[in-house]
Amino acid sequence: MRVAILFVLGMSALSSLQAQNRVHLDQKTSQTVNSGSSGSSSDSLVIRIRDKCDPATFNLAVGPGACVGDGNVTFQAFIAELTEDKKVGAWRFNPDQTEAMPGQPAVVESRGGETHTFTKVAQFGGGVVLALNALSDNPEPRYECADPKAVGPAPGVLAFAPGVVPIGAGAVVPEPPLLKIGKHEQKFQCCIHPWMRLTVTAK
Ligand SMILES: [Cu+2]
Repeated sequence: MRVAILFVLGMSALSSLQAQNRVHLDQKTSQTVNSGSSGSSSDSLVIRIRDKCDPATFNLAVGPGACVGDGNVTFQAFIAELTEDKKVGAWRFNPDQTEAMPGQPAVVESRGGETHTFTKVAQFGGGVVLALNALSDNPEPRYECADPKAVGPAPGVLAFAPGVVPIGAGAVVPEPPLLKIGKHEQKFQCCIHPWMRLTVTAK
């Protein structure tokens, strides 16, 4: 029960954090659409962010605007699956494993209804929402995701580390190449839902 209360408190604060970023993201998205029309990104690696949040129950539990779209997984079902499996299958990066040419450009498209991040990490670990970290068995927040010295937006929610970019529903975000030249593997994760992961290996 305590976890659930903290979760709702924390997620409400996260929701306001998302609202603050929305204008910025909208600008970014429209820029991307414009540059995409030139046809220069045809060989980009495309990573899709997916979730199936049900707006009615998520917005009630997490906060207004936390979920948009037409997903059908209720907040209660989300918590139940997370508690049982340590992850929620519909909340994922697609693909979750892929090969890339070192230096190959990439683009991340959000097809989900919630806000996510696509963050490069040395190892997988926890994100900024302590309740989601606990339920997914990722107790230790990654330094690439969270800045524990900064004041978080609410009890139970850490501040994002510098450089973490929240990606709103429907956003299309160009990324630097996922693999640097000479690198054989790179990991990425969501800093909100820490079971959302991608491992990229060199082609
Ligand atoms: Cu996420």
